[in-house]
Amino acid sequence: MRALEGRRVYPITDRHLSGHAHAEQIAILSEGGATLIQLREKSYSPAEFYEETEAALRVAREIGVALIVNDRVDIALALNADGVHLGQDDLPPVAARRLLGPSAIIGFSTHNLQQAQLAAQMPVDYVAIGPIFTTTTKSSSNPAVGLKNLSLVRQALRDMPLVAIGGITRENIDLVINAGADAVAIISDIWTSINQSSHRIQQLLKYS
Ligand code: TZP
Ligand code: MG
Repeated sequence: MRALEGRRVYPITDRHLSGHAHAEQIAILSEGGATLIQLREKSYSPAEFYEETEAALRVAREIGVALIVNDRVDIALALNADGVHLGQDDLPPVAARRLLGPSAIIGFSTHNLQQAQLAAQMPVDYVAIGPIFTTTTKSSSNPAVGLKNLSLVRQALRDMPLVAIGGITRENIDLVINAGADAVAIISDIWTSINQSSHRIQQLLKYS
């Protein structure tokens, strides 16, 4: 399990919910104990995305946490980030692997068993599945996967590292881990009370 290395909690940055620059969010998350963080940004221009990721990576390197860039293989490559997280409509994982090389962490989002099985045949380090529960953080037409389907995905993927995402909180993290997720990726449960964010990570790490 090279990509996750036993990490159970995989927080994702959100500039709108947190009200902080990505670099600051990384400091907050790592203070709570996170060691693998995804930088997710949906509204920057390429130039802004590049600049903010550069600043975020500087902080991540200083602190010693791994930083995965959402969507942008070009920016991950240009800045030598630890990896990328791709969705169904992004550059395919095989192309990202060609560009980033064997040591980059590549994660791929899936929304059902069939997509997850296909993903497991690709050159990825982890497969993400979601939304597990309904969530307002991402508008999408994909129905909630649910815990039962999550366990079916777990069984089908054997030892492929599996990240669950969507609607996961400190109240349900245990159920999600028990259903077979190796790790959980979380946005709103961390950022909704910004003054509590480091503490939230600590709590999540404790529950997981
Ligand atoms: N992909 C599937 S659900 C989701 C993403 C990015 C949003 C997760 O956010 P939250 O607030 O943890 O439900
Ligand atoms: Mg994407």
